Amino acid sequence: MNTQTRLVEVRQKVLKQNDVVARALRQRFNDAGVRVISLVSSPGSGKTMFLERVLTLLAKRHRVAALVGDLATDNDAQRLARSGAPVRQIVTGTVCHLEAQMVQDALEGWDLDSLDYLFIENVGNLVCPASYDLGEAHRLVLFSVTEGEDKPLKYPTIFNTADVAVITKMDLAAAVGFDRAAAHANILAVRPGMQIFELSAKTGEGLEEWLQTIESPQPVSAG
Ligand SMILES: Nc1nc2c(ncn2[C@@H]2O[C@H](COP(=O)(O)OP(=O)(O)OP(=O)(O)O)[C@@H](O)[C@H]2O)c(=O)[nH]1
Ligand SMILES: [Mg+2]
Repeated sequence: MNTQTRLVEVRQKVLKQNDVVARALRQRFNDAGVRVISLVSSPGSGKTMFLERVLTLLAKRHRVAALVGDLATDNDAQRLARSGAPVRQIVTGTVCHLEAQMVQDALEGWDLDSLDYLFIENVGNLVCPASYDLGEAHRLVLFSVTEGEDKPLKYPTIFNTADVAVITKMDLAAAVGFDRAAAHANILAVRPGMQIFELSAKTGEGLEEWLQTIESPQPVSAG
């Protein structure tokens, strides 16, 4: 057996183990009636700023909480905690994505029955998080107007493993000459029919529209 074969086998084992934990988590979330929404994007696309606004708005009418993953620092957890919602940071060290086991460990001691929504901000990375199911019901891929309209074509897997695309920092669209038609076409080229939202966490534009969709009754996730 060569090194390449061994690496592939170890990777498959890790992913399989992750799927087992993710399936159990999804069942727990469904049983507790908590809606779990995860966010993936490249570093700095605006996941935390978006969540700061969302947690603050949703906390007025629902019980909300968040987990946030980063290689180092608890900066994002501190920012999100300002909303008043319970927040925990997952520090991954050298790992470029969250895994289901990390989510399970971070939930230790939390009463899921007391929550309506749980948000999970993944490590900023357009590659690694794509392969890891976290047991979430809904995965958002964020993509800011400053990143280049071709990102969906270059990182198709992350778009294919998400349910909805959110174009962020729309307040900067004109300043950076954002080509909206090209961005939409590229998202739809890799994921035909994908729902796309456009918003700005800075101005609040587009946020209510997105919130309305997640607050509408949803079918229970099949897992
Ligand atoms: N103009 C503008 N800036 C934004 C918006 N959203 C986020 N930013 C800025 O973009 C930078 C990165 O935002 P974050 O929310 O930290 O991004 P992130 O995706 O959480 O970053 P990582 O966790 O490091 O991957 C910050 O300087 C934000 O102030 C927006 O809607 N408009
Ligand atoms: Mg962040």
